[in-house]
Amino acid sequence: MKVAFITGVTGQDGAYLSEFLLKKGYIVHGLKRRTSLFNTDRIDHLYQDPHIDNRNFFLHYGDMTDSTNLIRLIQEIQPDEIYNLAAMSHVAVSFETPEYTGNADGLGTLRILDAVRLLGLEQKTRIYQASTSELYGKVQEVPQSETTPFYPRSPYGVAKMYAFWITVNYREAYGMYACNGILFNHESPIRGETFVTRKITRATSKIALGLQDKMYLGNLDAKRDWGHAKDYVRMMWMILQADEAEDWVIATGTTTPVREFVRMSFAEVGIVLEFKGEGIEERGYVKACNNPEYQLEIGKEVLAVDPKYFRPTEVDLLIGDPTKAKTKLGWECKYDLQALVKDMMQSDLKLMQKDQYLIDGGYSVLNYFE
Ligand code: NDP
Ligand code: GDR
Repeated sequence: MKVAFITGVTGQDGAYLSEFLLKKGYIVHGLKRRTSLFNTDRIDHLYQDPHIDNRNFFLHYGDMTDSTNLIRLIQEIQPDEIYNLAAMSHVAVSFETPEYTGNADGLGTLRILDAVRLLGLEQKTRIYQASTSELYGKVQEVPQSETTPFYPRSPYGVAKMYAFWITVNYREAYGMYACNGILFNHESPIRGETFVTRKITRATSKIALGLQDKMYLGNLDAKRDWGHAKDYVRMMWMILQADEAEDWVIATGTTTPVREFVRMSFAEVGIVLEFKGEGIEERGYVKACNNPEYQLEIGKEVLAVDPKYFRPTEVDLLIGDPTKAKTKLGWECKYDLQALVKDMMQSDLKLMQKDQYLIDGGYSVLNYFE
């Protein structure tokens, strides 16, 4: 049985990847931070009672900023594969916490690579580094491929650029099997609530159910190449099964503005939106409500722009060219954007209906602030 070590196991990708590897018969070890409240919602269904025999899923406390912890864990686990997914992954927040982001996302990657080297596991342990389309930043070329130059536009992007190159350097210097997956945005029903897609599908569901009046977003013109996280974690595994260690772009090859994602989310529940105004004056209004379950007034304002969500420097356009992954590894996306929006909206509507029962019963209050 192969043994995998996943940092960031409590995150969106960590949860899907754990599920995927366990189905493949792996023993999975995950790195989890100590938190004052449980934060294992995404992996609770995989949790196993520590008192039973034959477990195949283990959680360990640790942090990407703690070298001795990482060295000890890798020594104990002796992994065949490490998936380094842990990161302060929110681009806007990285402007607020640039030093910590550099430490966790940049130096954290070095700590993993160097632990493997120090422990003499260079020939045994394969390493996947969660690189990102944020490396491309300011548009140099479209679509973006493995050969497009990098120009990161945030402390997050810059930290990930260090992580990218230190991974390449350890591969070249020490012959390690270490790869970068340059993944474009990927989303799902378990996406963090403050990333734009999930913020939109949650807010759309609340608005449809009458639990919220309107949503506030930042830059509606930004264009992203959005795929489904389930398709992308499969690719992380495929990358580590290839004969040679290389770097790979994973993307759908289509791009969509944030505004269109909003329109598609409302359309999913039978609500037609129209947008009026420009820049910070832009607003979204209900043009038609074709679903009798929802009583939305025609002309109701459901979307406004709040400049507080603008970033000091923005990445305007991302569109990836996944030709290499498709031709050399045979990767295909099963979900297109429409299927992704549907999956997220169905899940969030259910969640919000549950909230509605709790609120109606006096057991809960809603938190509108995201
Ligand atoms: P999430 O934000 O959902 O998960 C991040 C994970 O990292 C969480 O488990 C988090 O723990 C953990 N983490 C954060 N800081 C530390 C730390 N200092 N020590 C240990 N663990 C830490 O991200 P995703 O699952 O979406 O992304 C996975 C990786 O892929 C990240 O590295 C991200 O930057 C990268 N990426 C993501 C893309 C996407 O579109 N999703 C695209 C390209 C790259 P906790 O739960 O305690 O917060
Ligand atoms: P991104 O994702 O920055 O691409 O990073 P995010 O969903 O945060 O933003 C996408 C685009 O939407 C615009 N936007 C808003 N974003 C947020 N979060 N909230 C808003 O209200 C809002 N309004 C407009 C943003 O300005 C941006 O242009 C994600 C993360 O998962 C990274 O870890 C990963 O590396 C990249 O994707 C690829």
